[in-house]
Amino acid sequence: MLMQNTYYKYYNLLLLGAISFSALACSNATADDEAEKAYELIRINQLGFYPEGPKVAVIAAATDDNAFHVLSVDDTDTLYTGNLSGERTSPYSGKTTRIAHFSDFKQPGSYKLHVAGLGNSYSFSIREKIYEKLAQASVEGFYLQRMSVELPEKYAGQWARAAGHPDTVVVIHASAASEDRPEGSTIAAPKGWYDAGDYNKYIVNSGITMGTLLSAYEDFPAFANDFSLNIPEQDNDLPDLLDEVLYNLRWMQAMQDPADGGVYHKLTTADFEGMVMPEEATNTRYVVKKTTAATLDFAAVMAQAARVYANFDAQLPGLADSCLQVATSAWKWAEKNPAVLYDQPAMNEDFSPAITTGAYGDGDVSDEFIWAAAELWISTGDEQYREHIKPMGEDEQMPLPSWAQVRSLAYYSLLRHQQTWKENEPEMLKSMKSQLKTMADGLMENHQENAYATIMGGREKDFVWGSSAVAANQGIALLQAYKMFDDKKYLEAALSNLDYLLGRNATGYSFVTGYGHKTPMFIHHRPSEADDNEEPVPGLLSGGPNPGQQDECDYPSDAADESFVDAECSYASNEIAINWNAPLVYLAMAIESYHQQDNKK
Ligand code: 9MR
Ligand code: 9MR
Repeated sequence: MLMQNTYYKYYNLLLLGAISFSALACSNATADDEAEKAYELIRINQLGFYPEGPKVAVIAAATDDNAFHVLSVDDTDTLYTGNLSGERTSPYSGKTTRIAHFSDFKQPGSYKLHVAGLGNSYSFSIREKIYEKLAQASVEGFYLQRMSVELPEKYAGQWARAAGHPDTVVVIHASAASEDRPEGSTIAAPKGWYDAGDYNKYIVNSGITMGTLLSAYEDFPAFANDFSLNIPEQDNDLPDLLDEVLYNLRWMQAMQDPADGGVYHKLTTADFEGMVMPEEATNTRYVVKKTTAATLDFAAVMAQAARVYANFDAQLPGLADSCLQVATSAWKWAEKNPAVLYDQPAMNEDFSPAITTGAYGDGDVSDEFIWAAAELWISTGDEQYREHIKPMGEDEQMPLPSWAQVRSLAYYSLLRHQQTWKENEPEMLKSMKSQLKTMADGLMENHQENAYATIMGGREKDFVWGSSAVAANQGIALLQAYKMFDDKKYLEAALSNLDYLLGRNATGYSFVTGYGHKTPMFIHHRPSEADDNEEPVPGLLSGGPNPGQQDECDYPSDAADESFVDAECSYASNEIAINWNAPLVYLAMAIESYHQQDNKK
């Protein structure tokens, strides 16, 4: 009975083309075991494809048949038949795969892929604007991370919750004491987003997050101006994306000590809070030690924000000016304090209480200097910053951005604003363009031959803590190249990584909560664990495979590309974080924006 019912429900959901019924997908109870097996073994972007776009699926199992078929979702008609590629091997697990290419099948509708002897894939759609809702949800995920404010049902749906963490009384930690602000005195630093599954706020990680979101605005202003989100500010006359960004900008501004321009590294409890709702997490909050990395990331973000919000001076009088002013004073502090690094264990020897939350300790701030200088130079034109902008050396590779490595963010911004400086700096322009091309071409190398035919996974080092963000940031790098060189191969390669994130990978998960058939249900995320909902907060990107397995949870595999477990304990593979969601926002927005532009041509 139960089995039949479950199958019936499943089947109906498929017909509806509904997404997010992962709990069912995980259970083995279906009437048709063969069909069930294929859901797991045919790896496909679980949302679907554009009619004119590339379409690829991966068969992660041995097959006797060389053909695959596209069926209409109700199983009756075969609409397309193609041949599977020869076998590929994952260098990590040794498992073999075969690739199904069906880009020339363009008919809009809902389908599944069928392989004889294996069964059917999850259903997927072919239609315009296929990632529009994902793009919105990934920004609304930030809304759902807002602190110091109630999330009413109107915007948060079943994830509505009470306000937590007012952060109006935040204690100056001994490591952060100054003449005007002695140890134990207090400041207010409300608002901002929770960093991740924990309840703290970290300037360094906010840095790349904000830089990425502001860049999404700068690269796609037309799309972003029309982009409407279900957030409380939706009716004001600021683009919704910039409303969301502003919520964290206000917090960041409060993290600067106005007396000297230095910026506190983080706002945190001494230890991680329990797995409780925000309003129940009421331990003392501290601001901790001013650092060079935090101060420079702050300077970069504020300088970029100054030029973005300058277009909205009527709505936000004075904001752009104040951003520029705090960016400048932060830069001055960093010049005077060029090497104040965050070493948490060392700090804990000197000060109490000991702080044991996320460190975001970066031992090398040369890239932060370059990023801050670039953003300040672009926004002010002041030549004092120019000497700090170092293009990559001949034998260096442009590094993929991460919270600890922001050098390429400088180059992305400089190339975006090249019209303001290229006349005077032809050499720099030439070298930056060629470096970007080298980076993108390096990512592209052999990717068609990979086990999943994605850019992601081409290098073992792709699989680190937060590997989903590696995939998304590779996508951004390729999109920078597409913008610069107008070669479609870069756009398609970026799309292959969106396919990776949405299910074409060695785990079979779509890593975005609520978006796909098999999605993480047990993310390491306090509100998702503590509330009454079965489904986690939606629109959040799970960290993804991480062979480090630092959480020591029970993983199904040790292979790099399979080191993922959908379990609450797994903060090393299944947490969510703002610096992972931001490149997902960029990737989804960019791909939708290019797609909609193409349709207008
Ligand atoms: O919940 C914490 C998570 O946000 C961090 O990413 C992770 C690593 O710093 O730590 C988690 O907290 C765990 C702590 O480190 C060890 N004890 C169990 C905590 C909750 O799982
Ligand atoms: O994303 C961070 C990762 O690069 C580090 O290896 C890891 C351990 O230091 O910390 C990650 O960041 C966590 C932060 O320290 C606390 N909030 C949750 C973050 C995501 O797990």
